[in-house]
Amino acid sequence: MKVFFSEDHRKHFPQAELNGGQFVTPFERPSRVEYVLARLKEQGFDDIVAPGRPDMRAIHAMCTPDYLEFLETAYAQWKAGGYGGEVIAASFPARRMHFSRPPREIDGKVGYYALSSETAITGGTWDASLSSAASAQAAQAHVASGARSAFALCRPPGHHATADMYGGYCFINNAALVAEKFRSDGAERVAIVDIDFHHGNGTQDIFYDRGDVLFTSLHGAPEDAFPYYLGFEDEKGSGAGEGMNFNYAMAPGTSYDRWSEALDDSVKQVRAFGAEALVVSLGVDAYKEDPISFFKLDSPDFMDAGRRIGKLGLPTVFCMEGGYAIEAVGINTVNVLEGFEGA
Ligand code: 5XA
Ligand code: ZN
Repeated sequence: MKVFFSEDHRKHFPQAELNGGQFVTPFERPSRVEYVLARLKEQGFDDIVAPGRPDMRAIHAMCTPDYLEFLETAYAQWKAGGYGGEVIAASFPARRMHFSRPPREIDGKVGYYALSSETAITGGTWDASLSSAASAQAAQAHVASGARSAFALCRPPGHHATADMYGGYCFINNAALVAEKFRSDGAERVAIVDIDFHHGNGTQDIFYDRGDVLFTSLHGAPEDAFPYYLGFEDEKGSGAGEGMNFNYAMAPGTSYDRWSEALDDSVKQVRAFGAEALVVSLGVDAYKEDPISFFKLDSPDFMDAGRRIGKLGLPTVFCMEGGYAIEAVGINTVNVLEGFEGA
C-alpha cells in the first residue's frame, strides 16, 4: 500500500492545549507521525511519497469562503489585534445567541469558527492543514488510478472539521475531500467508515443530507465523550440522506467484542448501500491506553478491524485521524493496514 505524507505537518505545533483546566503539551503533536512512519518502514510499507500541491478548487468547493479566509489569516489577525501567544477560542455563540454574524474583532471571530478551545491556531497551521489535505487528495488520486488502497498519513487530522468550523485538532476535513473526489470521479455511491474514538461530527455534518455518501461512525457516546453535542444514534440523516448516517455510540469501557459488533454492522451497511469506494477515518484512540479516550481495544484488535474492513473488497483510502498513546500509535495504525491487506 502506498503512503502519502508531507513533512509540512511540522509547521503546526501549538505549544499548549487547554485540557481539564490546565495548559498541557498538545496530545496531537508532530511526534505521533514519527511513530507511524517508523512502524510503516519496519513492516515493509516503504513506498512513502510526498503529495503534490493541494487541489484548492476542491477545498473551496467544500468549505465556505469566509472560513478559509479566516483559517489563512487568523494568526496574523490575532497578532495584529495585539494578542500574545497562539490563537485560542474563548467566547462562543452559545445557545440563544446569534450564529449567523461573524464578529469583526478576532477574539470573537475565533469563537465563531471554533467548536472547542483545545485547538490552537499557529503561524503554520494553514500550511500544515493544506499539506494534510494534499496527502488525502494524492491518496485518492492513486486509488482512482487503479490501486486497491492508499494511506494518507494526514496531520493535522480532519474529521471534526465542517465546511466552516474547526476544532478537535482538525481544520480541513480530509476524509470528506476524498469522498467528494471519488464522487466527482464517477463513483455513484461512496461510504465513509470512521473508527476514531471520537464522533466524526464534521464528516457527518458535511454529508448529512446527501444520499450519495454513507457515513458510519464508531465512537464514545456523546453523553460522555467529545464532541458531546453530536453523534447520537438517532441522527440518521435528513432529506435525501435519510437513513444514510449510522452512529454507533458506545459506553466507557467498551471492549473489542462490542466494538467489533458495531464495526460488523457498519460494514454490513456499507455493503447494503452498494458503495463503490470506501474512505476510512483511521483513528486509533480506541486503544485501551489512550490518554483521552475510554475504550478498551488492544493492539491485535486493530489488525482484526482492518481485516473486517478489507473483506468489503472496495477501493479504499485511509486517512489518519487521532490516536495519542504515542508509543503504540504506530503499531495500532499499521496493524489496521496490515489486517486490511491480509483480508
Ligand atoms: O478524533 N478527535 C480527537 O482525537 C480530538 C479530541 C479532542 C478532545 N478535546
Ligand atoms: Zn479521536
